Amino acid sequence: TSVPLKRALISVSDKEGLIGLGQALAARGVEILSTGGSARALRDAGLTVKDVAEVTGFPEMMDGRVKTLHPKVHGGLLALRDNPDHAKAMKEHEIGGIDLLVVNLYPFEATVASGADEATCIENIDIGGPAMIRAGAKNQAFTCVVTDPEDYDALLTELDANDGATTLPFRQRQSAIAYGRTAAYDAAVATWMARFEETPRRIAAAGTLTQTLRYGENPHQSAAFYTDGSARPGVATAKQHQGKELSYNNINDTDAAVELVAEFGDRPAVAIIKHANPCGVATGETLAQAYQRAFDCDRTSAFGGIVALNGTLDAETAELMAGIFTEVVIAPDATDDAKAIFAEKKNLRLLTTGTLPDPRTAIRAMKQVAGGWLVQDKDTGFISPDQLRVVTNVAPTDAQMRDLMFAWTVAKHVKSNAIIYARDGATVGVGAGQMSRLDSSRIAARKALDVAEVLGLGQSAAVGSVVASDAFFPFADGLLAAAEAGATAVIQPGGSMRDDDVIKAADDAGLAMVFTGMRHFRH
Ligand code: 93A
Repeated sequence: TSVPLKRALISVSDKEGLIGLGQALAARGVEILSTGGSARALRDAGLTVKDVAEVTGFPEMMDGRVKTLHPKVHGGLLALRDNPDHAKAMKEHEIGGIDLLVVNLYPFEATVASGADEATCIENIDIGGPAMIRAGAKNQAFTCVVTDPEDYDALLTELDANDGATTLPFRQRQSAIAYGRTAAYDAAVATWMARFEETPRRIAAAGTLTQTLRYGENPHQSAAFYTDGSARPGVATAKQHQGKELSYNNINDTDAAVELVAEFGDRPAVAIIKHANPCGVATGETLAQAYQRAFDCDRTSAFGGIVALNGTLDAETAELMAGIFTEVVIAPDATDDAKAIFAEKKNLRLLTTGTLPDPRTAIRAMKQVAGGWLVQDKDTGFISPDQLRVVTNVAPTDAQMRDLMFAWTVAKHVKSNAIIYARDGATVGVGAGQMSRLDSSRIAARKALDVAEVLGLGQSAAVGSVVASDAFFPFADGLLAAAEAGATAVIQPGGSMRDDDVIKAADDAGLAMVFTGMRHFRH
């Protein structure tokens, strides 16, 4: 099952490592066939290369759309050389076997991510490359396929270890990688092609294995991180500056953190995430101030948290953060001074994203259930202040309105049932993930008391706050709990059978209440 490597076809868009590979193959006496740009690069490096056009007898044509789509190529990739019929066909049509195929594809994903126009995106859909990859990978009995420059070293190691041949287990592994690549590639094309569809009815999903994780949610679960090629700014594309590798839970929490702070635009904002929920979110005049206020919302939970900023991490903010143990800090950028401060904290991971994701950009969200996937649009729902309906006798003041909008935005990122108390653009109590809304209300109120105690306020931090509920109050009790805690204004979707009771309770308590008409469940 070992196949000596005599003839290779190289056709690569990403020319990284190409010359080194070409030299190593030439040194082993391998005949190299290649396409236009790849052949040119190899020749420029002094290597002897045969053009695929010479093999097929056809020039590359139609802007390169047709260059390798020919029986002389595909026959060489697909022939079962120990099959007499196949061997006869090879002889009759002068088809030489291809033992190694090195292909990486037109950069479709990167072209889409760059915002290129439609014609450019379409021209970057590779046809011949995937056709060859699939052919060679099917014929793993004879053909070895390499689709990633990262595997060039492994290939050379394989050849060294096997006297210039590839073994079946190696080819099998490479075939799996190859089909994974074409699946992810076609999924990216299909997703892009379906960009005009309003509902996520037809989806194709496959990702590129980006990182094998040490473990999953728990140490006994194996796990990996796949990226979808969309290049959305965030945890999948961020640059890590220091610290050990992110874990499964870190990646999940970091994602939640970035997506939340991205909602606040240019206003300095900080979110601290624990177990996928924010334990403190705040805006401020500066990031340092926002961080301090987010931290003050729940100093206990912030320990070991994940922090996202929506602006460049500066020294002042880094200094504040250095005071407690934080797992991950993610920001669009960081100053050299801030980096220097973090350099002392070996366990802290610093990530930069360059820019923030656009919270209005529609993307697909998938959740696995046993036996299938649930697919939906990500919650990009947005309500502007003029869409709110005031349902109480008193209307919110301008200051309350700003806090209501802030609290509502945070509520969208808190697991249901979500109750959020906020004051002056900062959360002062978060109740998350409870089975009853009343329990979430109680927890949030309890948190506001803790804040008062830590900061020595003398009264609950919820006094004079506003409260947001991610879905309607089914009964007046949750709302009464909020009034009792000291909230003065309420934002919620409305739509309960008992809205009248709830509105009456708000009026009796002298609260201002607005309905959004939109809910933000998050599970
Ligand atoms: O336009 S194609 O889909 N038609 C083809 O027949 C074909 N064969 C290889 N693109 C094709 N390729 C791709 O060209 C490869 O997948 C690779 O990405 C690229 C290498 O071209 P060059 O060697 O000219 O740089």
